[in-house]
Amino acid sequence: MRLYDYLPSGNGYKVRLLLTHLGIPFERVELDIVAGATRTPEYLAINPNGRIPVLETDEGIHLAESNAILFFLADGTPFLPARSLDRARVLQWMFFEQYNHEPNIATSRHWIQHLELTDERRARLEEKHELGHDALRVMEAHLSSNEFFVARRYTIADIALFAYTHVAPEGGFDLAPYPAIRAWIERVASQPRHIPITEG
Ligand SMILES: N[C@@H](CCC(=O)N[C@@H](CS)C(=O)NCC(=O)O)C(=O)O
Repeated sequence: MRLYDYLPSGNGYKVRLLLTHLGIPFERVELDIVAGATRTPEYLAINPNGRIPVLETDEGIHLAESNAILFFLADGTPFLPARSLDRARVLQWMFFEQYNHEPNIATSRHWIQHLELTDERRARLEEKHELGHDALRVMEAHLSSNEFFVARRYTIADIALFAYTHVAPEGGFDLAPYPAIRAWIERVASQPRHIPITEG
């Protein structure tokens, strides 16, 4: 398998982490998204949406969207439960990640770490921080009485949410007020074959 990726990306990291948990060997193709490497005609032929991650299967099929890739790879493994309500709950948290969490927490981190903080971005950052904290509060409430997000075990719902939560401080989010999230981060990081986001 081949993964079109960008090392600092949490969306790419989700896939790297699951592939590593599953022991599936893969080749990583690093694309510099800040330099526009995902917007070339060649790459747009692979993903018309111009973004990483994209998984290329051994049959040459391309699959985009990090959480769709997680769902595809995890099917039939312990990382995606078999019971339909549990599978729906996994999707529930992965949609939450894409709608309420990632656009605020990941974007704040990307702007602070990789882009120039223009006045416009600085103003929008305030709103992203408010909305990002709303998402963190939802997670904190759930994790206060649950060790993991779904089915009392580590699943792709945890992988999807871990990716940008554990690096949220790089986006200006203080995790001190979220003890249940911090304990969950430790639990996720202690899973067998865990790799850090910096590992390609
Ligand atoms: N919803 C997508 C988001 C993918 C995404 O935003 N990728 C960013 C990096 S994290 C990207 O490739 N940006 C390059 C660009 O927009 O040109 C997913 O979960 O895979």
